[in-house]
Parts: sequence; structure tokens; C-alpha cells
Amino acid sequence: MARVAILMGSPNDHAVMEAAEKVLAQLGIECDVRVISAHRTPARLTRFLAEAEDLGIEVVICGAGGAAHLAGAAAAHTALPVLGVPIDSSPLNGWDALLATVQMPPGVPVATFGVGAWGAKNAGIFAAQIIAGNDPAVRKAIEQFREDQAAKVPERP
Ligand code: RP5
Repeated sequence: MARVAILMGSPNDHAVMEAAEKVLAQLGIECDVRVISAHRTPARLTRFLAEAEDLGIEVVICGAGGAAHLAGAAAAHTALPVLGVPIDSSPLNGWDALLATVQMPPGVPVATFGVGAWGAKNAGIFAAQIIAGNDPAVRKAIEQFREDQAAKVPERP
């Protein structure tokens, strides 16, 4: 059963958001990956978030570019933690998406990550860390991930 929802505003965001999907798979966490746009398919967003908890979703990751409202709109519709990934898909190279995602007015937070695939990967790891709070198997997977990562760093260049 999927425990993390990965939402993105366009199929064109998938190349970036795949980084979250991949790291979550590495950590043994199943995802529900969907294209939902805050602007183009607002009804889809409302519908999905109304049923997300019943589907077993514990964390929602949202990636969007441009005037990126997806993460904020998702956070408005759920009490689940929402992690935002700004995507550099517009002529402003992600600055617009970063500011739109990070600068939430007080009361409805979005935990915002770096722009692009770096942010997507970190959002995936962070989602696992949230889940690890109640799941020792996921915690172990994260510890192993860290060990494997450290082992790949050479002592000298
Ligand atoms: C946003 O607009 C999407 O998240 C995407 O990054 C951007 C452009 O979308 P497309 O025109 O490529 O579908 O909603």
C-alpha cells in the first residue's frame, strides 16, 4: 500500500520528481504518483486529498514549476505533512516556484526543499524520515542508506 503521494503539476515534471520516487523505492516505501495541477485540474486535487488518508497516505510530496501553487493548495486540503519541491521549468529557472512554494502565509505550512532533482531526492528521504518515527523498519532502512552513502565517499580525491 502506498504511504507517500507524489503529486506533480505536469507530466513534464516527472523527470525531476522521479528522484523522490527512486529514493523512496530504495528505502522500501511505496508511492502513489499522480499528475495533479492546482490550476488546470483543481477538482482532481480536492478529490485526491479528500481520500488520501483513507488510501493510507502519510506524507504528500508536491512538485510544481512557475507560479507553483500545488503544494500550498494541497496543504490547504489536508492535515498530512506536505513537502514542496520547486521545479525549474519556467523562464525564471525555478526562482518563481521556490518563492511561491516556500513563502506560505502563517498557519498552513509547506516544508520546502531545494529546486529540482536535488530537492525531490531530499523530499523523498525526508518523507521516509517522517514515516520512520513510527516504523522501526524504515528507520533501519534510512540508517543503512546513510551507511551506504558514506561508504561511497572516497577518503581522497
Ligand atoms: C506547472 O507548470 C507544472 O508544474 C510545470 O512545471 C509547469 C509547466 O507545465 P507544462 O506546460 O510543461 O505542462 O503547472
